[in-house]
Amino acid sequence: MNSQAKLMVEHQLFIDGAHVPALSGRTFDKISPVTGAVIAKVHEAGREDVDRAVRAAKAALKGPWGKLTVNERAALLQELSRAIEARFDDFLEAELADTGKPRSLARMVDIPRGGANFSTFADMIKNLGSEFFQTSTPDGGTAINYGTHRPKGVIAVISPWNLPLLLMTWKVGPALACGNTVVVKPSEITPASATLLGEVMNSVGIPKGVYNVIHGFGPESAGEFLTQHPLVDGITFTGETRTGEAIMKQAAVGLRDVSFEMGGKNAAIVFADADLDKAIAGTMQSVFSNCGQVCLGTERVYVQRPVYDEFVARLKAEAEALVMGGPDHPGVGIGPLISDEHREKVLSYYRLAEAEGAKVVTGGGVPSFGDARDAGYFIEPTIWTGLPETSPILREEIFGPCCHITPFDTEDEVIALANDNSYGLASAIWTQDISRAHRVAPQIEVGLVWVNSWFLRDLRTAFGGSKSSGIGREGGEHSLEFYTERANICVKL
Ligand code: NAD
Ligand code: 6OD
Repeated sequence: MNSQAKLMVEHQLFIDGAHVPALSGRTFDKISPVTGAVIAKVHEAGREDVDRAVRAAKAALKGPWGKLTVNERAALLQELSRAIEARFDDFLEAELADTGKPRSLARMVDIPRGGANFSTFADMIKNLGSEFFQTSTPDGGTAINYGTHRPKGVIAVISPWNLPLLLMTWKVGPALACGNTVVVKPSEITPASATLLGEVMNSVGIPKGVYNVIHGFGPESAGEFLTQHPLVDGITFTGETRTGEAIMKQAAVGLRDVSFEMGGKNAAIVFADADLDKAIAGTMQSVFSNCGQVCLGTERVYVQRPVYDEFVARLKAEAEALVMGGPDHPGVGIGPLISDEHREKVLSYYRLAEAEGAKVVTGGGVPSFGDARDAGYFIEPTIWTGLPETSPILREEIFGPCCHITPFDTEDEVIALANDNSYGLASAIWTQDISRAHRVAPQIEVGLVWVNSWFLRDLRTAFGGSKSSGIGREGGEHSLEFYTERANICVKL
C-alpha cells in the first residue's frame, strides 16, 4: 500500500514532524459526499494531544526555525510551494475524496492556490521594507525611528470544509512567512489535505514542530481545546459567524488576538446596461460554483427592471443545464453538498422559501437519478423570486446552490437593498457604465467588491469582511497586522 493510499484510509495527527495516533484513543468516520460510504478513519485529538501539539509548536519557535534569516525562511517556503506542485495529483485526489467537487474545479482553483499561498507570502516577507522617521529632540539633537516585526508565536489555524487546502494554506502561508509556528485544526469533514501537507513539510526540511495538525470537532473537542490553550498566541479562524462568536469567548482568556473570516449573504447587482452574457455567466459561477458552498458566493441577486425577465429566464435555463455528479461524472458542472447534515440544513431553507410563498423558478428539492448518484448528497440548483426582503431566505446565509432574484429601479434603491443585511463580505456589480461602477462600488458595505467579475484574487490585496462577516484583513502586507508583533526602535543620535 503506498503512503497516499494509507492516508486515504487513516488520518492520524501530525505533531512535531511525525504522523502519530491520538492519545485519546478515539477515531471518527469520514464519509464520502458522493457515495455516502465511509472512506477514512480520523484520529480525534483530546486535550492531551492538543497540548502536545501546542508545546511542540512553542518549542519550535526557539529551535532551528527561529534562527533562520528571513531569506532562508522565504527560500524554504518557495521550496514548499514547488513541492506541493510536485505532489499536485496527490493533493487533488485527497481533496476530491473529501469534498466530491468537480475535478476541473479543484484542479483550477483549490490545488494551485495551495502552492501559491506559500510562494506569495515568501515573496512578501523577503521584500518587506521598514518605516523610518527622523525626529527632532528637545536638546536640539536628532533621533531616528524604525519599525521591526517579530513573529507573534504559536498560531492556531481553524479552517472550514468548503475549500480545505486553499483556506488552510491561506493562513499557514503568512503565518510561517512571518516566522510563527502553527497548530492547524482542519474541519472534521475534510481532514485529508492538511494531513498530507505534513509529509510535504518534512520532505523539504521544514523543522519539526513548525506545522502541526490536530483532528477533531469544535465544541468540547480539538477546536475548543486548541483555542483555549494558554500557549496559543493568536487564533485565525474561517467559518460560520456563530462559531466565530464562540471562539472569540474562548480567545478572551489571556487576551489572545483573533483574525476572523466568516459568513456572507452577498448581493450581485445587475444594471440594465450590463453585458448580459457576462453578467449571467458570472452569476452562474457566483451562485453555483462549489455547489454554492463559497463564502463569497451570491445568494441575493438584484436585477434592474428592464432586463429582469430576460435575466431570470436565462439564469433558469443555465441552472437547469448544469450536470450533477461526482468529480469525474461526464460533463459535471456541480457536485454534491458536503454532508447529509448540511443538505438537511439547505433543504430546510428550500422548504421555508416555499412556505413563505416564493415562486420556485427552478429546483427546490433533491434530484432522483436512478443511478449510483442517488447515494450522494446532491441537491437541485434552485432559483426563487417573489419574497420580501424581510424573509430569512434573503437575510440568512444558506451556503447552498440557490439564489433569490429581486427587481429594482434605481441606483440608490439597490445600494440600500444590498446594504440592508447583517453580513458584509462581498458583492458583484455588473454594468458597462464606468462612472456608475466607481460611484456604486465604494458605497457597498463589504470588504470586497467585484465589477464585471467574481472571485478574482490578487493575494497581495486586503481580504476580509465587515459587519458579521469578519474581523481584520489578511493578504500581502496586510497580514503583518495579525501575524506579527510590531515594535518601534527609537535611537538618539
Ligand atoms: P464552522 O464554523 O462550522 O466550522 C469551521 C471550523 O471551526 C471547523 O474546523 C470546526 O470544527 C471549528 N469549530 C467549530 N466550533 C468550534 C469551537 N467552539 N471552537 C473551535 N473551533 C470550532 O464552518 P464550516 O461549516 O466548516 O464552513 C462554512 C462556513 O464558513 C460558512 O459560514 C462560510 O461562509 C464560512 N466561510 C467564510 C470564509 C471567509 O473567507 N469569510 C471562507 C470560507 C468559509
Ligand atoms: O481566495 C481566498 O483567499 C479566500 N479566502 C477565499 C474564500 C472563499 C470562501 O469560501
